Amino acid sequence: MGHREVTAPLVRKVVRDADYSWGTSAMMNLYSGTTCPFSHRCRIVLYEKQMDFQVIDVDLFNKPEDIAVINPYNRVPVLVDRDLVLYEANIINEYIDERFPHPQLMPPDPQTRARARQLLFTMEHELFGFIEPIERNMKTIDKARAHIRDRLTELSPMFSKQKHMLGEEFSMLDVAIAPLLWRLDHYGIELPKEAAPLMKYAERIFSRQGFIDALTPSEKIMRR
Ligand SMILES: N[C@@H](CCC(=O)N[C@@H](CS)C(=O)NCC(=O)O)C(=O)O
Repeated sequence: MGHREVTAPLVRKVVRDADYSWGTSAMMNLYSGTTCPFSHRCRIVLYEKQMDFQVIDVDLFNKPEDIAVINPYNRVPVLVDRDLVLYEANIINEYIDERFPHPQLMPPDPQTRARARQLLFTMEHELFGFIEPIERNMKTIDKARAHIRDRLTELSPMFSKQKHMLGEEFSMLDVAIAPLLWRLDHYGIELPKEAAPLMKYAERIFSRQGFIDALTPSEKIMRR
């Protein structure tokens, strides 16, 4: 399927109180947690692409049993595109990027693309892997906050030289880190002054229309 025709009406439906009739719609359906940083990544990609899609809100505090039917790990996000069912945010996002190539979010050449995948892996291990203790208020919460703070501070000088994670262009790396940057206040993570270039970069991402459109009402109130 090509890029959306200018004249075709854009369908961006958000389904609250979902009736969970997956697989029947011709549109892509994203089962998305309203506060979930991983679902947030997929919503950003969908809104950046400006394609027709449906986001189905999943209340994580009252998770429907049906999620376990489509994802053996019983987690969101889950993407259903006719008979294709995908889970894991980065896998979902690469699929959307390949299916709707404009604007392309993964780098076009194999070497830079491989580097991007490697960085996505590092981001999971060094940053997003420390979110759970914070979300669940576990005993290791302070260590997790400090770890994320230090890794982000190390990244910061890069943004004095370049506009985005991979250079000048907005890419999948920016999509992947944005939900964490948006949640820093919410997670109680305070960055030092040296991280000013990173926060300037974050503001650039937050002002993108695709980013603004992708925010759920619960996410909008996460940032002061
Ligand atoms: N690695 C997964 C992480 C997904 C994840 O942890 N999702 C959380 C919400 S943010 C979830 O569904 N947890 C199950 C639950 O809360 O019951 C991905 O990238 O999609």
